Amino acid sequence: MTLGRNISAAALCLLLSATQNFAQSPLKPPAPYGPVPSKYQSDWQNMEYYMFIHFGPNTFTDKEWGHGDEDPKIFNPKKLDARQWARTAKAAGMKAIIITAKHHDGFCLFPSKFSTHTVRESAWKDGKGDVLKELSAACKEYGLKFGVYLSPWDRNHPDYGTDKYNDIFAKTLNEVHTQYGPIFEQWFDGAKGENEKNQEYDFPKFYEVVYKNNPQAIIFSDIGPGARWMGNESGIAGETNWSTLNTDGFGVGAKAPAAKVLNTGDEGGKYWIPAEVDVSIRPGWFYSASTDDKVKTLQQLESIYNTSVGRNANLLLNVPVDRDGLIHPADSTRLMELRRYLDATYKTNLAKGKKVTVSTTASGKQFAPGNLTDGNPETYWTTGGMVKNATITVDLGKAVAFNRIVLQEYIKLGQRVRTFTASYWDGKEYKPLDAQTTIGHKRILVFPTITSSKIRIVIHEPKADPILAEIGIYKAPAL
Ligand code: FUL
Ligand code: CA
Repeated sequence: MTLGRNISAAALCLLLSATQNFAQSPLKPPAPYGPVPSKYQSDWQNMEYYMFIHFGPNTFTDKEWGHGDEDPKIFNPKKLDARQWARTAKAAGMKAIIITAKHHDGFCLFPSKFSTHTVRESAWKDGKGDVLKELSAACKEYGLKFGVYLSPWDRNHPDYGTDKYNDIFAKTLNEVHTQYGPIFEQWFDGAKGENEKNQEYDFPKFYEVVYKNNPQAIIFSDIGPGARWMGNESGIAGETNWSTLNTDGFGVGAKAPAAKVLNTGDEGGKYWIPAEVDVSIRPGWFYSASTDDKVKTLQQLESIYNTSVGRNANLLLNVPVDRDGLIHPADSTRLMELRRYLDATYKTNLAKGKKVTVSTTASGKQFAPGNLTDGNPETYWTTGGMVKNATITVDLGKAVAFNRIVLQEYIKLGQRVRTFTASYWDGKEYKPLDAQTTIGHKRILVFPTITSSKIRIVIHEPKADPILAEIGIYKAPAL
């Protein structure tokens, strides 16, 4: 029958084109699990390491918390060179600079219309200078992002402690966000001394000002909403570190969740609020000549890198500018040492392109185990269903020496891994290497150098099908 033949020919055509489409079009990615990062939060997480700068009248008085009654004329950094700061950050491999536009003493590093305690009242450049202007321009020149710290607690402003203050703070914030953008991160400090004036802050109003002008900005505070404080100032994020946190009913400062909770996040928490580790390269946040010989050692900085970036957090390392208005050589030397050390460690991924076998995989090249060692954080392997003990084996082909394993989850689809073990092949059997909890954006396993041809990772009882983007194996030079 002609008609019948025609129909079956048409059906065949349809079938063929369907198969072709099937072969070409990507398979549906796994459904997200729990809260996931916004586009801006995932871009932010990829920045990993950037500079904090504490600078102001405290630099000239050797104080950490100025009282706000300091004579503004003391601020006179005669050789100030924001390009030197940016150049240093860039050479250190940092991606941005966040500066104290206004610390607790209320002094503004820009000529704010809403304060009489600013660079305009200082001796620097006869009151014509503007640190934020110079630094935002220098950051642009060096391809760095620019962020600002503004302390809501203000020991100088006469209206602090009255209803008027929230409006003044919002206007100050608006000046910064309209004049010096784009701003990638807004840092809100929750600190306040005891026996100080009371002030209820209107954070929703402050957030509105930030988002209106810089919708991409990550708002940092004890509880986010963009990124959270991780509970201490010593550079140590929780060994378990969830990027999820429950913040309903909590606030900034005294109303924040316990430091212990901020340190680890909440497993199964309602919101995606990843941790940022803020820590100073010196004992204090502000420069003091008395700490020139107390700059953290390379060993200390490497350890901080491992307990921040290596524990699913971003590292905001404070490098205080000195009285001349420059980064002191004691600090920049150490930053360069760290850069060289990290470059030497991470330049060769011994697992790159090596054969990976897994106990379970979702069907489709798109989810294949080879994606774990392709060096591309955007490709991943997944099991395609809940598996209690998913096993990944990386075969290096021959025995090589290494002392770091780096694991990355594909966090755009949520954080899923809650416990895993790592072991290495000793020629006869797999020997335990480490047993850990969360991975998130990045987990760095640090161990004494071993020589082995194979490593094995077992993911035990994840919260949902594990989705891993990368496994790297590295050899850090001896320190
Ligand atoms: C704290 C402040 O009190 C310190 O002075 C410093 O700015 C640090 C980053 O945050 O809460
Ligand atoms: Ca990959």
